[in-house]
Amino acid sequence: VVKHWQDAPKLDESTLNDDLMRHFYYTLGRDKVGESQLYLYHALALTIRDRLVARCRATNQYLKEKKTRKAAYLSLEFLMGRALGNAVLNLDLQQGTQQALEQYCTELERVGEAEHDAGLGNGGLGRLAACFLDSCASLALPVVGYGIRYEYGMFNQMIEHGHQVEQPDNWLREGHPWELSAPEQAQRVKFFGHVETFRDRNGREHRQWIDTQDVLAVPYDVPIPGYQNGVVNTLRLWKSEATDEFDLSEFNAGSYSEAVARKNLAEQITMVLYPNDTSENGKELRLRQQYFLSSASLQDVLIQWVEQYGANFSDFAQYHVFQLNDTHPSIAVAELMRLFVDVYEMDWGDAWQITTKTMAYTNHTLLPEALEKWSVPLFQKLLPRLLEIIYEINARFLAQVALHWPGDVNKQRELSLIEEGAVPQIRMAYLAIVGSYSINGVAALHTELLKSGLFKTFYELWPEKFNNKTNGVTPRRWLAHCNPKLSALISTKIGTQWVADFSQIEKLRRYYDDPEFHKQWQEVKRANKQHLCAMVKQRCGVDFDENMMFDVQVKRIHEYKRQLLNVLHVIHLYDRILKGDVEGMAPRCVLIGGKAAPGYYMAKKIIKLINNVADVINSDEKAKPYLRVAFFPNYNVTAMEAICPATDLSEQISTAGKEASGTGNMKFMMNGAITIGTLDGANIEIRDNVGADNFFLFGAHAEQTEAIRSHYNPEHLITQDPNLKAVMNLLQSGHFNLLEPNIFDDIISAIKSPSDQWLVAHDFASYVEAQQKASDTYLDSSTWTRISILNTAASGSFSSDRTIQQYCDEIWRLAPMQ
Ligand code: DL6
Repeated sequence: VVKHWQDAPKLDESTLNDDLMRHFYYTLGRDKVGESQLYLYHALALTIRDRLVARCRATNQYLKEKKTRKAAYLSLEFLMGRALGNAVLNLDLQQGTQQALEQYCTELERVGEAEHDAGLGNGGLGRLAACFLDSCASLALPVVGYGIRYEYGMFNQMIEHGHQVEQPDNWLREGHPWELSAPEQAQRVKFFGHVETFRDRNGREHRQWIDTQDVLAVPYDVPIPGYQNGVVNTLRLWKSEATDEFDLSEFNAGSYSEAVARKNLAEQITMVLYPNDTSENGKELRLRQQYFLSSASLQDVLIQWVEQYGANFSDFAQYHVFQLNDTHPSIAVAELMRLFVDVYEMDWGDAWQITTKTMAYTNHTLLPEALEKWSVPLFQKLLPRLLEIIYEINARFLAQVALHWPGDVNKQRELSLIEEGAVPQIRMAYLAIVGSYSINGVAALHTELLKSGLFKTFYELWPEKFNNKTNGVTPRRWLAHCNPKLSALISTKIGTQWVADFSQIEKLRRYYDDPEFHKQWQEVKRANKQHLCAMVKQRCGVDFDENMMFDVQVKRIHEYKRQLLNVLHVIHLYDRILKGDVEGMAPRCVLIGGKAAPGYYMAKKIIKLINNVADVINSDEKAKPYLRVAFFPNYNVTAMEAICPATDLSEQISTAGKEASGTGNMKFMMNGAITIGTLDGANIEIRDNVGADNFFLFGAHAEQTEAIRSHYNPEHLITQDPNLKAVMNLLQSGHFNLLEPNIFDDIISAIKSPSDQWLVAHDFASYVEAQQKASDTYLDSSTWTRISILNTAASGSFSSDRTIQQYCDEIWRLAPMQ
């Protein structure tokens, strides 16, 4: 057992062989390798896990012995993807693993294919949480992730006749070898019931939440290895289970089956991830998930505190911070108050002091439909004591508002945690803001827009709480692991230190004009493109050609992300081909992928349009030399690991002011793709870092969009722009839906509507122009390669290590474990 990581030796690789055999033969009871690599994967995962467990124990031991400040990252989503390759890399066991697998005539990449993605998230927010865990462990920071162990993760997307069809993601079916359950550390979480006042022996009045229906939260711990530093942190995922108690009255009334059925209700809480990324559907079960996660996690932290230091919380805030990943866990503010006041019998004032020094909130979106609100009657029914606490927080907060803006009742109405209306609503973002000492956006522009727009009045009240933390992605998964060829090439030039210290990637600039290096860079890209070609052929049935430009947009399908603008450009290129206007057109393969929220009508229509356009173009021989189009089904973390190393042109084309940050943009940049994008989210910082000449910019700026919307006339734009007119004519003629009349009418109307807030028609012309620049540049391969190298070299600050270091320095104030 490793005692301390600072003297953690490199793990002994010679024992991997025997351990793999032992797990394969004894733990799993297998003696021959079947067709599938599944059992080998499990045996290898257990072999690796053994090593993680030893280090995880050492990390926990350290934290137990030392009274150090810790952070807990509370998130309803952790989009982890696969664990094996990452663990092997971070433990530096690549060579030994390959050798151990030789006895089974296979290799790591093949065996790794058997692992299901842990798809416990929707998109950006969940994947960010996963990158953060990797960075925290790699920086040796004492941070625990708390999340939900969904039985079903993000749905699997099938494409049938061009339509998205959702299928459940039963990712645990074949087992999840990485987790370790700890049933003895289960927590009880209360629901329903009612609240009564009682007097204690000293005559003090207390509120008591009684007759509740309790659910057990059982922890499953997933090890999070740091990069070659011996640290293994923990991601604790909660599973809901029924308590062993039955409602006796129900039993006695002969309702045995009902009593048992009620148990299923408890298990339902962690059954499925809600697949909406930018809107809340207001479902009771979702609120239950949020409270379940928040309550279980806070209880877990408080119990450990009491075990170590007793029930005195006076310096608790010095040692703990809870980072709320969006408003989803913001009920934690009220829950921590409940635990302090009701369970640990603290004064309200003391409890509030501590709570507001331990909570920190990250906002991930400006879209109004994503701002969570919960109806007061629902709260009253499900969490009656929490509602009381929120009312109390609100009353005290509004008194503060009244002091700040004397006599201004409107300010109180505007900032109240309770929105008035036929059915009053609780504004969860406001609860998070009032209860937190730090509020951050996820890119510079996003934070500015929070301060000047969405949270303007809060910013006036508490400017010191607001700060920016531009997102980042882990260079381990998103370069070292997913692009081994490029990583090896980079390391031949600048050594291997960049994996742990990504600021060093900047040294690559020295080679941006080196012809030999250009050749090697191009060879790597070509090999990665060949690999993706095979995948596209297999999944989409489309022939991509590695000699063509790979133009890629993969992300959730949303109107604001404007996959529609991309399709319009594709149609424009096709129109040019039909007209024989192909001079200066770089041959390109356009790949689009992403999931639509199942209830999002327009997003699903856009998927159908992409597929129909692809079918028409791919079956037209005239188009073949210039243009191929594919929709990549079931886009997920693992797919991105193959896609981003092969991409030439990265599409980041959201309407300015709508994408909080974006993180796909960073993954592409690291892997040498050049961005075509708007001045939105982190695109702005990407462009600043790489230089305006090395970025294809287009579109309205955020500060222009309101003025544009106020006199928006897309029909006029269409008549004025022959390119757009031709595109709209092709669309309206039914060319892409000959056997399915009118199916794209809603899309056509949306583009032409003066209330199209995504400004598709407005940005079309400048998008086409920027695309032409991209095309011209691609045809000049040495210029393209130079810019590609410069992009990778300038991506240093988009490492999540940089982001986490800033969270650590400016919000969490943690010391690295040593
Ligand atoms: O901060 C991570 C990620 C950003 O990069 C994206 O720009 C943003 O859209 C995304 N937000 C979500 C949904 N948010 N909510 N609530 O995933 O966060």
